Amino acid sequence: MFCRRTLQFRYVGDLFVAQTDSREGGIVAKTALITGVTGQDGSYLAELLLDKGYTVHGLIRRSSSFNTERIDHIYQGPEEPERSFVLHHADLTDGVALVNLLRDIQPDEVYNLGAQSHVRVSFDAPLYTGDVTGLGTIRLLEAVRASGIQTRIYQASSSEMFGASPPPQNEKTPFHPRSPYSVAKVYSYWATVNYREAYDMFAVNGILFNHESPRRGETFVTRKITRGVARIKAGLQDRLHLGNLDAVRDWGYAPEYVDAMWRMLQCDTPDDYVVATGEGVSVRQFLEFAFEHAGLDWAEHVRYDPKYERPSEVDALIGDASKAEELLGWKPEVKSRELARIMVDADIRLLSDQLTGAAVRVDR
Ligand code: NAP
Ligand code: G4F
Repeated sequence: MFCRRTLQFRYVGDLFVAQTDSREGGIVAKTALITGVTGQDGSYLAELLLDKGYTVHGLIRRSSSFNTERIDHIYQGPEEPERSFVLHHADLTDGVALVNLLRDIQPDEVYNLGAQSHVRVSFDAPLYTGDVTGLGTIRLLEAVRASGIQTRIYQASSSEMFGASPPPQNEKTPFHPRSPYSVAKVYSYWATVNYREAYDMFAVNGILFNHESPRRGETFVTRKITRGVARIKAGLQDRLHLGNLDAVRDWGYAPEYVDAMWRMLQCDTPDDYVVATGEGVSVRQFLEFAFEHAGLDWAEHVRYDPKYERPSEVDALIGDASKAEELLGWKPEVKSRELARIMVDADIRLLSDQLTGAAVRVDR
């Protein structure tokens, strides 16, 4: 219970924020750096931290087209006098840029969410995935050492690391990774533990099970399904091609999961936590939830395509998050049926906005 008990909260204006530094007997606003701020989780985490009164710095990579759609609604331009949200160009493959960034920002908390995060793609680009998703973490940890700053580090570890180990999986379950992505994540997991032990860093692993939202990338299976439902309903497509429908995942709601990340960094001592709903659902069941909600029959529209199979599959991930519940006071509300509804409704709304030419909001 120590995490919950030792957290102190106070109102600052309208915000209920954690008091973390009482050097002058008051609240000291905190500064965070998020890698992967343009991704699903990065965008929700940035919102959460801004709401708590943090100054948030985000690392974005250079892209030939705009890659900030998920954070455009919180963007603050350089002309704004006292910005609380600042973006910096850098890359997890560039260790020197990371050192410079950390030295300049001096963040109290670093959330390492940047990654090549697509499991199927990691079979096509294994070395790149190893470089970003694996070595990227140790570059960041070394950059913390090299810049000489004191900070707390969150590492985005994944339930994919459990791979072939049967469910339910918790913090004591052995890892058996089944893809270049999860091999890289296991490397990052142990790098984080090693830097904690070797250098006494406050570095933690959040072992998060699948979590989704209307901001989920369009090629992950839940979003591919809910986007497909919206397009089928609107008469824009008739078929949806998918791979293995038997895989079981423990799907939660991303906004709730970023709250667990933050809680981990507010504890007195660093530790690793599983974050999950505890409910396993197959891809086929998720299809049923999503199509049913739109009044459609999935069997009439879904076709099998072996292209979406993986060379080695993870059959079942179902998490046991009792440690996070007990020590962080974290408990998920949204389970997979409700999640499917949220995502289908959002994709129907988004498509309708696009078709009518209405302005599209990112938090659709
Ligand atoms: P996501 O939407 O794919 O976002 C990944 C982020 O990483 C994006 O901002 C991306 O930038 C950035 N990125 C990619 N390569 C980079 C590089 N070389 N240097 C710097 N940034 C780079 O992933 P997510 O779903 O938000 O997940 C966040 C983290 O949690 C990832 O590390 C993921 O592996 C891990 N995770 C996710 C889940 C889940 O179910 N969502 C579960 C467990 C763990 P661009 O926008 O420019 O592509
Ligand atoms: O949505 P997925 O691509 O997610 P996956 O592989 O579980 O990975 C996600 O969750 C991990 C946490 O456990 C994260 F670490 C990782 O970064 C990512 O966010 O696939 C889910 C399941 C798989 O079994 C896959 O084989 O759906 C199956 N599937 C069936 N047809 C498909 C498809 N997956 C995708 N992406 N596309 C399909 O057409």
